[in-house]
Formats: sequence, structure tokens, C-alpha cells
Amino acid sequence: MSTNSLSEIREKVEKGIRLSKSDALTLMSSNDLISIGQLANMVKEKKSGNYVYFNVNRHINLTNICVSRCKFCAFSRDKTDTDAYTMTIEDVLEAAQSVKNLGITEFHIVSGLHPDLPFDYYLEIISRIKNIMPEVHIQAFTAVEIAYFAKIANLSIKEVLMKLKEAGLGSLPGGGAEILNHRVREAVCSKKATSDEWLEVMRTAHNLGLKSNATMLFGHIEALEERIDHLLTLRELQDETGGFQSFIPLPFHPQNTQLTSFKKPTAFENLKMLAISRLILDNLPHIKAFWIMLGLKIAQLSLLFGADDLDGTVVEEKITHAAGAETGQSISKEELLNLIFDAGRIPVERDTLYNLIKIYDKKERDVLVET
Ligand code: V47
Repeated sequence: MSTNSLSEIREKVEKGIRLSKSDALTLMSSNDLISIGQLANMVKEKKSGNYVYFNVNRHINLTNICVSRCKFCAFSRDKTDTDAYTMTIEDVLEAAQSVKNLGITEFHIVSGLHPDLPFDYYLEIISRIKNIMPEVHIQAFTAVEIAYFAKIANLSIKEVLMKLKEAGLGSLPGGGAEILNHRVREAVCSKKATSDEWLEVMRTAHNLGLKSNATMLFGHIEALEERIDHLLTLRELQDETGGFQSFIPLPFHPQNTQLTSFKKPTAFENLKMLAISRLILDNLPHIKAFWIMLGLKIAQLSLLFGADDLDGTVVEEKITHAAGAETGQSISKEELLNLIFDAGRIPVERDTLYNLIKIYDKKERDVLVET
């Protein structure tokens, strides 16, 4: 299958010719990280020049109670577990308001698939946050959660999305994609949305004008070819809808999961996966290096290997920290600026939909170029 050499791939990338599956497999089997990184960097610079994006956001996880209990997840709990929790609507509003003075532009809300909470709980959360902080964009509910809401509320996916949009939902995060492959999902997350359901939610959201991100959880039971097929599946849907904004490769953290015999992907593998994602997903505007999962050092280096976004300030992160993440839960804007400047890039604060808020000037760090 993998027949094309790196120099043939270079020629294609330079000419802007789409890479094939066989090219992708060649890249996956190569250890020439520097060459792959240079190619990815070339694509990154064509798309976003010297800019690196970040936002000022806060993550909120409404509940860790989940009927799915995926094998790779250390966050989820059964209802009867002593450390199971569910936030009341008042808790959520308090968490939202606690960051009112930080210049937050986005709430990122994802949760477990709770057995009893009604769909109205989620609708009310969106509309009440919007009511008190109308200027903040709400990016909430993975495609897996949306498919679950459709089941519990006996509504179509389109109806669920329309109601959430009406309540104030701004866009969808990219989680729950894991590996879009039947074999892998049956083995590690058989109780939640199938690949087709995940894709159908995204297609429907995009058709309703809701943008989304897409992720890939890699470094567990999947074969390398299954990673490539995942990327190609996303590329195909993006050709159809154009609704994906960014792609985020998520390295598997095994601690406290049901897959503890696996090792966390190494620095080399993380950078290679980010770079290959940039090369294959030629129709996705952004590749995000989620610093929480990569660690700050690799996230910074990734800015030379195809990534053009570091996600945001986050404030509180539970999913990766339950699985042994070594990063902090939060990062200040100043730290993000330092990481980006020191990589020779220009930091750009964006909103969720990639509208530019501020372009930062290196010489006079606090003097902002307001857009
Ligand atoms: O859906 C679960 C993954 C995702 C583990 O859209 C794990 O901008 C690693 O999707 N090790 C949640 N990963 C995080 C997510 C995300 C993060 C940042 C930005 C965006 C975005 C999305 O984390 C889950 C699942 O795929 N996950 N367990 C684990 N042990």
C-alpha cells in the first residue's frame, strides 16, 4: 500500500495536491520526523502564516455519571460510586459567574451520559448561562451526547440540535470521535454512538449552521491504518459540509482506565501525529495542540510541526486529569503568550469561531493590536 516516497509527497504538498491514503501510510511508517514536520509547517504557514491562536475559555463538566463507561475513560462513574457528582443548575451558574472577570469568551461544556437527567436540564443550562452572560459563546455537548439526548428525549438529532441552538448553543466540541471505526468502538466504547451516528450529528449540525471541531483519541487499541481512515473520513465529511473548524489529536492517557497496559504516546509520536494530521486534513483550517494532554513542552514544539492553535486557559479540567495528566488545570494568558512568542510565532486571541480578538505585539507585550 505505502508506495510513494517522502520526496514524492513533498512534491505534492508543494503543489497543493491532496495526499492519498497510500501517502498517509508512507508518512506513518517513516521516522523522518523533521522532514514530515517541515512539510506540515509549510502547510500551516500557507494557511495561517505566523499566527498561533488561543482563546480565553473555561471547561465545565456537568456530571461524571455515565452509562457508557468506555474502557479508555478514567473520568466516568456509576451513579452509586461515592465520587459520582452532578452539578445543579445553580452550581453551573456559579461556576460560570466565578470567571466573569477573566475576560472569558467561551464555555466548553461536556459531560457523561447521565441515566436520569432529562433533556430539559441541558436546555435550561444553556439558556440560563446565556441569560446571565450573553456575550460568552457556549461550545457544548459532543456528538455522542447529542445522539444520546435524541434517544432519551425521543427526538430526531435535528430537533435536538435546533432546540439547543434556540436556547443559545453556539457550536459543538470535537469529542467522542475516538476512532471512527466499528471494530475499535465495539472493543472500547460499545455503548455509545456509532461512527455513523457521530458523523450524522456533525453533518446535521453543520447543515444547521453550527460549526464544530473534531478529535481523534489515539494510542490505544487502534491500528495505524485505522488512524488514517479516521482522518480520511473526516476529510470526506469536511468536503461535503465545510463545518469543521479545527482538528485535535488526543494522545491516550492510560492511568486509572481499563486499558492501563498501554503506554502514553511519546513526544515523537505526538509530534508526528500532529504533523500528519496537518498534511492529510488539507481542508480543515486549524490543527489544535491541546496543551493539557500534550504537556506544555510538546504543545509548544508542535507550533513548528503543523499546529496553529493551543486551545485556551481551560481553568478546570477533569477528563485528562482523572487519567493521570501531568499538566496543570489552568494556564494564564501570559504563559500562553510566552510559549507562542518564544516559538517565534505571533499570538492571536480568537473567539470560538476564529474571529480575531487581539493580535499581540512582541516588543511591547502588553500593548495589544486590537482588531
Ligand atoms: O471525548 C477520554 C477523550 C475527549 C481519555 O473540541 C481521553 O476544541 C485521553 O474532546 N486519555 C474530551 N483522552 C476532550 C475533547 C476536547 C478537548 C479539547 C478541545 C476540544 C475541542 C475537545 O477526551 C473525550 C475522549 O475522546 N478522552 N478519556 C483519556 N484517558
